[in-house]
Amino acid sequence: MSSFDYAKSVYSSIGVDVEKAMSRLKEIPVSLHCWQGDDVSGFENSSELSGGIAVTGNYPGRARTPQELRSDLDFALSLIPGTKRVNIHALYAECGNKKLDRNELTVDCFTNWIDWAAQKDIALDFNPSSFSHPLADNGTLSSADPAVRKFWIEHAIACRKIAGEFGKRLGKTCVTNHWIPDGSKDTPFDRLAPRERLMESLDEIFSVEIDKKYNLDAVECKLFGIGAESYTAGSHEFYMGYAMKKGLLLCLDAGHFHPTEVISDKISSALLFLDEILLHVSRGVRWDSDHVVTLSDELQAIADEIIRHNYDKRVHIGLDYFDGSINRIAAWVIGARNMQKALLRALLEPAEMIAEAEKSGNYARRLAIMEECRSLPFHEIWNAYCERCNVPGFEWISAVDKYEKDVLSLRK
Ligand code: RNT
Ligand code: ZN
Repeated sequence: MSSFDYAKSVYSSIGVDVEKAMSRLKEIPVSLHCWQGDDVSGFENSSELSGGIAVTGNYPGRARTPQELRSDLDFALSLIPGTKRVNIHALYAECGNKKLDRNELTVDCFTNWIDWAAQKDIALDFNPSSFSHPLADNGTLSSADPAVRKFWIEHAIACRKIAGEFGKRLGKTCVTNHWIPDGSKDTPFDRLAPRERLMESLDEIFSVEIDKKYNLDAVECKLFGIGAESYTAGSHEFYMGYAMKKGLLLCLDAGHFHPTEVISDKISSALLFLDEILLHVSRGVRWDSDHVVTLSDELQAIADEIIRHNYDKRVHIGLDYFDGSINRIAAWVIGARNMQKALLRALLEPAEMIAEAEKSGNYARRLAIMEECRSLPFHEIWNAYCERCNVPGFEWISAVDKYEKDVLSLRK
């Protein structure tokens, strides 16, 4: 008996169909964030990263051009099993010789991305970039300056139109996430006015009709950022309310809440009131530090929620972290594989058994089964899954070492 067959029989003895789990996993897309590949730099070659987010580290080999970023992504994608999407930001526009500001962007600046995605048959997701720009230093959509607001409203509308084209041309619905850094370092006197202005700006942005077949919009809240410790205009209550009112997606970023607050517990509440949500799967360490996603209890809890309640079509999974202190391709692969491992573990849970124990009030049994599940032969199933998806198992690590030697180390 092969070790896979043995593992399969162990799962089957507790009522879990391994084949079914694997085929369901294959259908759950994970969106890979392009910005891990170049420390959120983009291709505008101008301003520094701003907006209260920070990449630390200066590991050699950062992608410096669109070509390098896409070929690094190609390589990373080849090491990640299952269905992948790629998430890009407006600052990854390629406008050729034209110098277009963010409010002037059109789909023509993204044809290289579209062609690349089409060739790989993957979907693109999108984000307006309302940071790292001279007009983003003092608020964007909530700014007290009408000219600044107008600029960022135009940018967001331009992005929604571009995203609609992604969806149409690729035949796969794009998810566009709207996050702005607006906030205040110290205690503001007026917490209301910026929120009123933000709401008006958003109303204008979403008054433009884009077919939902092609683009879905999400709004992302945040508790605090660097330099915005005391107040953010786009708080959780603000966007939860706004998303519900407008029928938008709410984006829950794992690093955007109080350090003891977890997004796994928010999913079932949010989905009682919203059709769909977006996740930014990240790992905060003491703060919203965007560390590489590990196979933590919280990651598992997120995956468990998605699987236990059959939310796979209603929860869009995106990764969001940036670590410039280690090999950036490994960072992508570790996080994406962990997301999929967590989903697979959730799919291999003896759900009926646990639900039964809970229903009968036998909480010791519920806890015991959950704990025993941690040491089931998961590894064999994961390996078989990778093999079926034509991606390496443990050996992916050496493949990255080789790529570092052959490709990344030549970038000086
Ligand atoms: C920032 C938000 C936002 C960004 C990306 C680059 O705190 O998490 O999602 O990380 O859009
Ligand atoms: Zn995020």
